[in-house]
Amino acid sequence: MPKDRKEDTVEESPSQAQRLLDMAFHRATTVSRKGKTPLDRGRSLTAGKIGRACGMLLRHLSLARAPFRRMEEIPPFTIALLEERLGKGKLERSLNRVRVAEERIIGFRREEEKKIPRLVDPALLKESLRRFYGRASSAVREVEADLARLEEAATLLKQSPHIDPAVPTVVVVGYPNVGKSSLLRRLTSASPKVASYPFTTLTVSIGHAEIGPILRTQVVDTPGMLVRTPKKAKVAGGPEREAMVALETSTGIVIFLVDPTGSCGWPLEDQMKLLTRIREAYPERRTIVVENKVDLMHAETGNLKISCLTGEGIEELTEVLKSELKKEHAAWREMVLRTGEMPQTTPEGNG
Ligand SMILES: Nc1nc2c(ncn2[C@@H]2O[C@H](COP(=O)(O)OP(=O)(O)OP(=O)(O)O)[C@@H](O)[C@H]2O)c(=O)[nH]1
Ligand SMILES: [Mg+2]
Repeated sequence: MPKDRKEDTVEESPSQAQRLLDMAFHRATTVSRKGKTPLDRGRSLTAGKIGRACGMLLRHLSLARAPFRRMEEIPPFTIALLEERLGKGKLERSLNRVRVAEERIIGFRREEEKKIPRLVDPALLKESLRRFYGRASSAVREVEADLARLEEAATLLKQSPHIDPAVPTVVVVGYPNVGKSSLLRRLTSASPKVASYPFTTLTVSIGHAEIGPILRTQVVDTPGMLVRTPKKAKVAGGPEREAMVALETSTGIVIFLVDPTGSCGWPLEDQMKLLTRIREAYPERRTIVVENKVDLMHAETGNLKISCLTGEGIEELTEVLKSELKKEHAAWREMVLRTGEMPQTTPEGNG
């Protein structure tokens, strides 16, 4: 298409900020005037329009911030995921900027409201309204990018899996294609996608199981992770980072699932390097090494062996988890008794 045929180009749809402004100013036109004299009615109309437009703008700006009002109730995993996707500190910055915009708009309204009763010229009343619209428009346009970010964050928040810090947790990690999602299907009623290629799981998924002395345990399936050279690690994709974030921000037991048959596409040796890294990074964490796909190969390694395909070893694994969760819970209870504090990231007293 020739570049100079401008009439063919699709017109851009108005931005979120522009739509908000249009709606607020349109609503303001429906205000009715009151008063005995024309001047009284003029003043009432101006103040009414400013009040209506201001109210609409504030309502929408504060709605954009609403999903994040109780930040302390958002699980650490979700917060970390939001930071990962949006950039560190970006959400907080946008929340702040929108809050400041709201305060500025309130200030503009107050300024006009003070002036209006003293204005005796209809032209000056029009000028007052125009001034408010102009200043409020700038304030909203200045936070346009922030509103877009808050919208994105709210969607992420809705879609993000909820790793509840107050519920005992088992996190399943390991190389891609080793059978992590298959294990989640075996242990819980969740049904994450299982396929014979690596990186099937792109985001964390959670299932619940009634294991051990604790009423409910959440089992977290993570995307596959690889050990990479530091240079390559920098470009590691989102799913791998998400698995790390799940490990970093959760507590409880880690199942390190390996596929010693190599049918996953990576030798056991590589998988064990990842285990070493995780153990170095989280020395305090109870980590159970479990070998999957025992139906294909049985090696004498001393590790727990299971087959997610046939169900072999799943009962034994559940018994081990029960006992580990019991220990975890006892340690938690002891800490609460000792410190008198309810740590945020440990199981609540549902044992
Ligand atoms: N023979 C055999 N195959 C298995 C077993 N467990 C899982 N698989 C197969 O291994 C492949 C990968 O299983 P998934 O559960 O998707 O593996 P994953 O670790 O979640 O993979 P990613 O999400 O890609 O990291 C699938 O083809 C499964 O059917 C097992 O115990 N025995
Ligand atoms: Mg998977």
